[in-house]
Amino acid sequence: MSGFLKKLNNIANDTNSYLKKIFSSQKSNSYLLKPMKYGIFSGGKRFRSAIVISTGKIYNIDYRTMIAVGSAIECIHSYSLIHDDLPAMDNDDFRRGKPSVHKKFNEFIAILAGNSLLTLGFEILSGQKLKLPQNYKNDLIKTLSKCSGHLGLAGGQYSDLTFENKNISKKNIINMQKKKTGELFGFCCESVAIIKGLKLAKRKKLKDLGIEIGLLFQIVDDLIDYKEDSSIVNNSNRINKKIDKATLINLIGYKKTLIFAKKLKKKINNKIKKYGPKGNDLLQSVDFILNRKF
Ligand code: GRG
Repeated sequence: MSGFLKKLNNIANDTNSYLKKIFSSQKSNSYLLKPMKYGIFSGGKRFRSAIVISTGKIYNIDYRTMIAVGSAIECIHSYSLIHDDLPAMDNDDFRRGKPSVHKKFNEFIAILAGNSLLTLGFEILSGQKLKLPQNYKNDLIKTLSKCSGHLGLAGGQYSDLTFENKNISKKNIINMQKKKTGELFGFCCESVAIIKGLKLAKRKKLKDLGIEIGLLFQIVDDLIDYKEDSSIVNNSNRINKKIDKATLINLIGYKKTLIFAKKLKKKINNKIKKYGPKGNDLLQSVDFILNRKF
């Protein structure tokens, strides 16, 4: 396993341990805990948590604090995947190689388990376990709310679904992907600025960097899906999975999209290099995005 994959694996284990403690500290039992756990402990990479940790390294932020913030973000990410898989949205029967939550349980359970993971993310940020000054916690909660709502994830998802089978410009596709996927990555980097109490200009730089990392992640996800689709001929479920979607690949083709991704990666790397050697882990994370096979 390469150095970065080992680091990613450790971060995933630490994030999962933190989340398991959060689940076991839930005072009363409920029927929704099972589908929530099924949705969140289903083998995700915890890459968003890794972005928080790598960005936190630039500013020497305490590791446990970063794992807590990463865990909150992973709750929101898992909620978005559960809802995205629903028949009313992308209608996917499988997620992370297993039946999606609405297939394993049913639709109303998937909706409620998703909602409960969304709110659990905020419970983590507001809870006693996170040792931060109250004003920093408030700022984290407010900022993550904005990233998750109509101007962020939910708004991006709305555009993604309404753009299907329409002629959408490159600019509008990029804006949609920056919201749908980029905003949460933006928060991964911005959370570090909040915890460090950085001034607005530096905070905005980190947020924008995160959004670009998220955009790159989404574009590469589309490239990976396209490759899978082109190589799997006999599985009708997978063929042209994103054919109806407004993606750069559908607009300008695979080759030009790959060139665009490589240029974007260079731009991101140049920004990270300005933080000096402490940015090395973040550089490795960005390398992983383009080289990943999962
Ligand atoms: C508000 C319902 C709702 C959705 C918001 C984020 C989103 C919009 C939908 C999720 C579906 C999707 C394909 C998002 C794009 C981001 C993406 C590439 C997700 C997969 O992320 P990974 O690869 O997943 O990090 P793991 O399984 O590793 O956690």
